[in-house]
Amino acid sequence: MPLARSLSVTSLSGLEEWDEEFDREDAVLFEIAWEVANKVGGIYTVIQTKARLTCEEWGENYFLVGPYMESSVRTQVELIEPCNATLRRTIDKMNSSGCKFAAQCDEPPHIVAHFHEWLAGLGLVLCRQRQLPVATIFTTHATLLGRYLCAGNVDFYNKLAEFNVDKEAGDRQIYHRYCLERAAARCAHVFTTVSQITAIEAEHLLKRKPDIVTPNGLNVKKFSAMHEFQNLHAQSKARIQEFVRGHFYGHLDFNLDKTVFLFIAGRYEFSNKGADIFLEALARLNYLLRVNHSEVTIIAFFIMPARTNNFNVETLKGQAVRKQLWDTAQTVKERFGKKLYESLLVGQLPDVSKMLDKEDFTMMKRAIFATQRQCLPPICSHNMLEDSSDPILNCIRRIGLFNSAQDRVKVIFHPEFLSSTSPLLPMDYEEFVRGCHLGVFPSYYEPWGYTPAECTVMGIPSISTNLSGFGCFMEEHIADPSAYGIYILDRRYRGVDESCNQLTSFLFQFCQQSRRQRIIQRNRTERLSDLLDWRYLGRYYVSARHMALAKAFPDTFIYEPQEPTSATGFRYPRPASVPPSPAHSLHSSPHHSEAEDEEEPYDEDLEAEKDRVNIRQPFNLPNRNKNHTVGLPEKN
Ligand code: G6P
Ligand code: 1S3
Repeated sequence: MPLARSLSVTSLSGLEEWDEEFDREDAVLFEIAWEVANKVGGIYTVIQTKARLTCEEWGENYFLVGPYMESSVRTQVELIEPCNATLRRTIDKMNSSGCKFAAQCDEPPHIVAHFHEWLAGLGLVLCRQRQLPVATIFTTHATLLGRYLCAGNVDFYNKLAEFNVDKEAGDRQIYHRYCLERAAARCAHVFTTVSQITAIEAEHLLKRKPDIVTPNGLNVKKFSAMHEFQNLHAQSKARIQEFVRGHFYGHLDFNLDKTVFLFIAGRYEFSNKGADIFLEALARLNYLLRVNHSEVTIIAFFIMPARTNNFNVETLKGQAVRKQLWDTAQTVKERFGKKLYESLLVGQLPDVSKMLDKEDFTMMKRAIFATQRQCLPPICSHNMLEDSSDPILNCIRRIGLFNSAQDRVKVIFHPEFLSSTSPLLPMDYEEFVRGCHLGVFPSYYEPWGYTPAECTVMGIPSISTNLSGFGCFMEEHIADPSAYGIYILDRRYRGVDESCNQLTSFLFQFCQQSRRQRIIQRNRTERLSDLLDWRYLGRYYVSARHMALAKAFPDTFIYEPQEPTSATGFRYPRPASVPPSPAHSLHSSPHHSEAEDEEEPYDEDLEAEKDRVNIRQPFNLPNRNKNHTVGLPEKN
């Protein structure tokens, strides 16, 4: 399906003047969403990560409105008295008269109300119906009907223009919610969505073309030295390896140093998020690695919450066995050390044959005995409530990836979001991502896709698709995305089987990389993080607000958008440190020695500098250690 190009990062000229002239003392911004301080999915991340930047801009005049959830209020909200007099009067009034809203001052400020997703959309519709003097913005992060249609196995993108939307919504019993969404989109002064691909979807399904695309950003953590995030990778990987030692106890017949960790994470929508083709590609990869006698082992984690009744016994036992082995080793080590010390105290070299006694051996034998296991390492870490109908488990049953010794690809399904307090894998999501080698997100329906974006800012390569907002955005702004560890799967112009083959080949190529190549690639990936920083992407939100104020209060505000020119468009060039032919950048055989790679002289900072110089000069990319914005004058 041909898609129009989205606005480029540098196309929003004129914002500086607007910034200077706009009097925020005389304006108030509300953002309203079901996911304010209420983690359900990606909208929570949008609001939470953007809050800092929006606060810098609006200060005390910025308000987030969300549902009152007791548990979230306790953990995420600091209760304070409103310092804004207008707001205080309004709240008092609301409290005394049962939530009735009235602006109570002589010179009311200009109000911008930004509503996210259909759940908050009712507020927007009522604002408009009651003709309140409010500039309204509606952002959809996915259309309801689009999500349902895609999950239902239809040829969505090719049929977009043909759907009888009312009938489809009715058939899926979402008609009322759908109407609410469509009304909000229709009534808003400014309608926005998170990507160009969702803009086209909205045009067909909600019958309004978005006025502007507001891509999602992140808060990018700046490291003073390049190797810092690489060290974090090594530390987090060591923790994942510890978990794996326990999970595969009794079957640790593979080399953990040659084990590559892949993962998929997100809302459990089996085919929308591409878990279906990921599993199929893993089965094909397993075959390829086996016939090529590869020494590499793959462990693929599926982090997708499903209904469970807690961890299963076998998984917990694995970690207990590992802990017992560790404790035994520590005890023997201490006894050994004591004997050694005593021998040295009396001026004698120890008799090595007597350093371990019978008791030590008994202890060790007992610990080894505990590692005997009759079953294969579990696929799923939890007891699933719908085990027999679960799509991931059923697919695994069909393709036969059961974690057997012959399998080069092992699978672990963790049907719960990660937490640092878990007794099983005590890591939060960020730590886990940092410790993995590759995030795999082959989504079919993905308006934006925060998961690959999060990987990018942490310097972890990822696979996304040209049906995801993120994939399209990166394709547009990077000359050679895969050189930066951004693999974009073609799910738009290829059939499922062909896409699956392409995914298999991405994975196979990735497994063939040496450690050195992975390190270089991570450095490049991390260098893209500026592109995803709210400091740049926040400008689309500024523009949307500007546009809404001009539409709602035309006597006071004027919005004059300037057309983007090709000169202002920004693209990351191919990294200078990539040799022209892939044959030079990848080993021709998967059986090379990683030890050799480690020994090759490699100046990481020099390689990074080469790329940086190449990127900076022609395109004037900001120096990432300073806070300035693409295409805007530097702020000191
Ligand atoms: C980081 C660390 C290195 C480590 C490497 C492992 O770069 O700084 O000390 O060797 O990670 O990389 P790998 O891709 O094998 O996990
Ligand atoms: C939606 O959440 P989802 O995972 O249901 O909103 C996210 C934030 O805009 C977006 O990243 C994602 O693609 C959408 O699907």
